Amino acid sequence: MDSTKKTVADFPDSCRTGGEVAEIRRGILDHLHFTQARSTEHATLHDWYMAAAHAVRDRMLEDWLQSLHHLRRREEKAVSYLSAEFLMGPHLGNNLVNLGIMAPFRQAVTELGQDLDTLLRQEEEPGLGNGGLGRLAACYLDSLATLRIPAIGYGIRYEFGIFDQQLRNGWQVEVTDEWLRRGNPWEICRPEICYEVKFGGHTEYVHEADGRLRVRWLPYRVVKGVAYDTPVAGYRSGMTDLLRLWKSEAVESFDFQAFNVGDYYEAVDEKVISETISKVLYPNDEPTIGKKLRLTQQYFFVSCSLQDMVRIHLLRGGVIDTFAGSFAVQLNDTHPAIAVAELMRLLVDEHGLDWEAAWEITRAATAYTNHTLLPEALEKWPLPLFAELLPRHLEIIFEINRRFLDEVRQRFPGDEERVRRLSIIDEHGERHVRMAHLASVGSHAINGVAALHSELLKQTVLRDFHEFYPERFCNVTNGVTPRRWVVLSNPGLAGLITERLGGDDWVRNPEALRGLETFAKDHSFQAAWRKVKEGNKNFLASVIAERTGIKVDPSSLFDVQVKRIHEYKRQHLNVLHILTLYNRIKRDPQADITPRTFLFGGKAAPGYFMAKRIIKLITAVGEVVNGDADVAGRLKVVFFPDFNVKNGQLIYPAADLSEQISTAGKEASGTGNMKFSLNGALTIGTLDGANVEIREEVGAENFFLFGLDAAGVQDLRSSGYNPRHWYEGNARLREVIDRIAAGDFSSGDRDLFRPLVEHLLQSDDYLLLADYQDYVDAQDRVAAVYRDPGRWTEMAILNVARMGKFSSDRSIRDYCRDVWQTGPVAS
Ligand code: F58
Repeated sequence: MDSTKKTVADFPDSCRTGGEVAEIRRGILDHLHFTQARSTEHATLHDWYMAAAHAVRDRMLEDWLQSLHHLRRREEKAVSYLSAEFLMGPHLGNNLVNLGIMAPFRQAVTELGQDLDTLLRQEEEPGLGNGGLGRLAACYLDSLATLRIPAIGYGIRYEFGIFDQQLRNGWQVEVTDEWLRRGNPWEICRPEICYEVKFGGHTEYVHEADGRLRVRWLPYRVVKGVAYDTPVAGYRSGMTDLLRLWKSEAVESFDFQAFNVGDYYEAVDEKVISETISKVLYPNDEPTIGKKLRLTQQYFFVSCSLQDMVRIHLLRGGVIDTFAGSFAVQLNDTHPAIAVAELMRLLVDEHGLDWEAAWEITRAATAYTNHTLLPEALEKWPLPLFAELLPRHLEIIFEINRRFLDEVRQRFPGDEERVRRLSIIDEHGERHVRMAHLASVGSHAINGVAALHSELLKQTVLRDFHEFYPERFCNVTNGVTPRRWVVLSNPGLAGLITERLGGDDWVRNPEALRGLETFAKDHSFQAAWRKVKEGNKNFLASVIAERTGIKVDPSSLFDVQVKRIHEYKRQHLNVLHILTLYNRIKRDPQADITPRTFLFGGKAAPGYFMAKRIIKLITAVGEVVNGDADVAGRLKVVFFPDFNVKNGQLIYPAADLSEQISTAGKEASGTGNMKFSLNGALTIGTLDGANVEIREEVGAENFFLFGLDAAGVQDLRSSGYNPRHWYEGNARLREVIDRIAAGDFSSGDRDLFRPLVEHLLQSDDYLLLADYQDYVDAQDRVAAVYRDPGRWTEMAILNVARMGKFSSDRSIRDYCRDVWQTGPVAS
């Protein structure tokens, strides 16, 4: 750094950065006055929250500037995590944990007559993601900074994130998420960091003076992407990485042009169109095919991000040829896969590299993570749409494909069927660009997100690619950050663990949790453990009462399924079990039933008919069961509205049982499964996704397994699955389904749940009926063990003790070693 330039650190008397209670107090008051322009007398809770947030941000900036300096000046390769979604969750609490100033900050806030927990609740979370994929990106940023790996998360600053979910009359209602309404204290707008992004138009081939053929892209429209930066602090690492999200804006010169010719309204129109790009996050599970705005969003953020990387690389003094030494570009699913063509365009058209050199750089820089095996979720774009929006990229993709298919033909002469299967262009019916193929051809590494998923990828959706490029395939099992998901959300448990292990080293090194194994049977430790869980359950019970009006018994078994609502995740299998218990009670009101609270949470994509009906089924069953005098409060069914990161932080710590019951082979990994187990819940689950590895780690005897495995699912399907046969062969199952069909949970309306029932009886694509009995039996085992608190607590302790593998720090180390070939920087 230029030694003549001073930084804040050179003035240590600055009370804006100190960690003492008095300094923090002063910082908050200053922000209340100078930033919020409020007196303590008139300040609202939100003013106090904003002042607190700014006071925390002040304490992040020095490390951040240092880290940005590393990024510009150092030689180390930086990770560029390209993701259409970052589901960060509220920042304030997490930053207090990672900066290590929770205690003095709480004290300072108390001395100011406020309550920190109340202020934490004020924060509107940035819901810039749908679910697992977006949340994974957020956990990875936390780990990258904690491990001191220079990184930038690149994405879109959606003005409206994932919708807020309300329940009306038991149905989901979507409400616009206006997270920016009251301002966002965590971001810093960088108007000077902006790039132009072109769309549409056509290309021209021009012969340069040196004889080279150069392509010029003459676009129909140009928009501007402006950087909004959010600091991401590592856990006591001194490293603060960068989340850089792009907002779309109109290019001013265009406005002026129109204005000058007098068409003011056209100029305004142009502005509206440009700003639309980053307006709203697409909720998942809707067929995105043909959604032009979605492809526009993808290209928009990828182009801005790659232009930014090239700028940073050149700032480092590098020549363009060494780009892959500066950045490891990770594609979080195929949403940013257009990066392969865009990097080629930048290198060839803008920087004048020849094709072969550009291709080598692109492949060396890029790696692709797949998150789904569901064929319907694999992205493809109709060729005409692609040509209209990205004419130059389509040419580049054709050329990539031509060269790739030449190689295929060389290796497999005469195998035209294989060529068709591998082609980036799908020629069946209307032609499409297959984004997973583009990502696979353009990457040096391809990974799945759990061991089973990575294996199945090789056998199914990417089978031909695995045969062609076996060396590119690897597995990186997902992980979650113990900072947000234990230290912040479950302080009682974190405190107990720290006390017992004699230190908090486990937060960075969760393998140290193994030390708890010795105490798994220790009575006093078990009692303390149960006390923490009881406290968490009591608190959640009060929140449930407040939000739903339902009173639940905190001593009942909290049986929880929170995740997006999807048929493959089988929330309705859970309902079949609830109704099985209900029928037992109805048959024999004295039946010895372990009291349970069934808690559901999760959003359904607005256009997903079946998912919305599953929500209605859950609430309808709740109405009947919760109010039935025969049940006498032994069963309660609750749908917790608006499941998001903030609510997750309340729910995971209070769970006894974690429902991970997807059809084997369908859930790529799951990460909720890890959050539950890390908080001392036991899992009932299938051999799907990361459940397989969780069970391996915690031990089969500490996991409630049921159901067909992936091979069993395959076999059953290929031998001709007939759900009616299972229905007819099981009286209890028949009774449950018949009662739903008869309208017992819909005031006699036989039509309401007919689509669900018919689907189960006619095709049952997710094999609920085949797994039903085994699931009910496993649930009976759960109920029996819960009655033995000593045994249950021992199992819970062993779960936590053996979850070290599922820290996202481990995942990031795996990526560093197997994919990025990079590592930490020294302080
Ligand atoms: C999820 N995918 C997987 N996609 O379903 C889950 O098993 C895995 O643990 C997780 O990724 C992280 O690897 C997922 O969340 C989406 O939300 C997409 C968003 C964009 C539209 C298509 C779905």
